[in-house]
Amino acid sequence: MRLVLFDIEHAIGTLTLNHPRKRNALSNELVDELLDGFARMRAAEARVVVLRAADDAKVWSAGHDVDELPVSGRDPLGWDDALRHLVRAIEDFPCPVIAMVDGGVWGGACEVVLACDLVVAGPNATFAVTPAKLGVPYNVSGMMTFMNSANIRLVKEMVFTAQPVGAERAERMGMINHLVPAEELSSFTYGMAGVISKNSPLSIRVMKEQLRVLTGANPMTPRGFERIQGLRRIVYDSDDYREGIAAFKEKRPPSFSGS
Ligand code: LCV
Repeated sequence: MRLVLFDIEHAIGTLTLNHPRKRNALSNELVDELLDGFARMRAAEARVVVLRAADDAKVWSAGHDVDELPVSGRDPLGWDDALRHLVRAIEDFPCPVIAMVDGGVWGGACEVVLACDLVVAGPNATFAVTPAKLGVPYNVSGMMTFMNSANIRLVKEMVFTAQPVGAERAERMGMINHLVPAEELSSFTYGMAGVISKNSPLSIRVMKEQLRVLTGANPMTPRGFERIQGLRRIVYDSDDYREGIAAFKEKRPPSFSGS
């Protein structure tokens, strides 16, 4: 069974997450199929790509596949992690990627959605940033994605509470582009995709890359980067990280000691 469905029509591509049994968790296997899908879209000269889950999905994506997170004192979200590859593929894709979202978006899937260029959500969409629930040290690029997508007050609330934020508040706070009724979600999203697909793909491609370079142009000294990496190592070497992962796998609430 394909974990990602591929479709393209009139230069508008669609990649559909299709692993309901695991709530579209971003496993290495599913991400590999997404990366393949983006490569096929690039070859097919798609002008817009819609990233979505199946119509009946209650969960858009449960985020990183927790079963694939290392607990042996290794960075769980390093450069070569599947989630990192996926976020960069979206950011580097030469045309706009629209996240069409309804249902729950969890953890790293929140970063994936917010790394998309546009987000159109239905009323049942929720967004939860969950590292604190698992004891995970989120990575630098991911935190930049969140900071570039939402007011710092909202970012802090989301990362500290790990609680879902609803679509209505997400739109009100400017974290998503549009909140539309469920029955209009597809027509609205593909209507916007149609408008974009008729504009100059070259101009759009250049402006997307300009915006990527400019939003990433936050000076950080090597000392600052090393400081952050040292802090992250304290977390992924911690008992709390091991407890967060164990609790998830044992389907019980975690009991963090703070060490
Ligand atoms: C592996 C899963 C997952 C999953 N991985 O269905 O952002 S960070 O730093 O935290 C980053 C590291 C990250 O993204 O971590 C993952 C964060 N995700 C979450 O915390 C969400 C975890 N999942 C859930 O809370 C529930 O599964 C939701 C609310 C998404 C759906 O609940 P529902 O009752 O509909 P189940 O929980 O029964 O899940 C169905 C199957 O999918 C597996 C889960 O273990 C179960 O498998 P089994 O049937 O084999 O027990 N599953 C769900 N999420 N992220 N596996």
